[in-house]
Amino acid sequence: MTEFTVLVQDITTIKADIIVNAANELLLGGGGVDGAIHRAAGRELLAECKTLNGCLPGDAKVTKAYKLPAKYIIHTVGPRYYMMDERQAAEKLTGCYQKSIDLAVELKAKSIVFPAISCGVFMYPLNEAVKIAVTTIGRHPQIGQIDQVIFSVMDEQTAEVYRQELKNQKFS
Ligand code: AR6
Repeated sequence: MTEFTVLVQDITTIKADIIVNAANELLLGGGGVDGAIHRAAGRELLAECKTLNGCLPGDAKVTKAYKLPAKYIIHTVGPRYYMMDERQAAEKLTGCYQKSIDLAVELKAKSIVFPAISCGVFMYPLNEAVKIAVTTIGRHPQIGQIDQVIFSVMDEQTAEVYRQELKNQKFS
């Protein structure tokens, strides 16, 4: 059984096989969680990211984790909620979680940490995004191969939204 956990903790300090980054198409760092991950991982991460030729919204790419206490980073690009219709945005966000779990399974990871992809400057409404995150991860056909899924958030209020959704969907 996969265990779902919510932690009010900076994602860069969490020890897990995989840390997921909420990046943009260029994969060259930025603000928010992306900036925090690049700062904590060190310059070598940027050098590897430069070889990846970017990433499309809804897709994901893998790098090493360098100075982070993780084995790999999965960089995924969430939708800019304010730039597309709701259905398109939901499809892209679903793709982020789907592809991240696909890659985690390929990498034989046992634990993975997600931030609230698109819920910062990309402005996805939190409640909707959390529903998509929990549904997509929880119903992934290979989720049973991963022992622990962690949601890393910055405040207690956001954590409560995840906890409630996990309860609603009977994952906790
Ligand atoms: N640990 C965990 N969560 C965090 C951290 C952290 N250290 N820092 C921020 N968050 P955002 P997006 C939360 O804006 O909306 C970047 O510039 C934050 O509170 O980081 O997908 C990229 O380069 C929010 O809930 O990502 C892209 O251009 C969530 O992480 C763009 O932002 C996501 O907020 C991506 O925008």
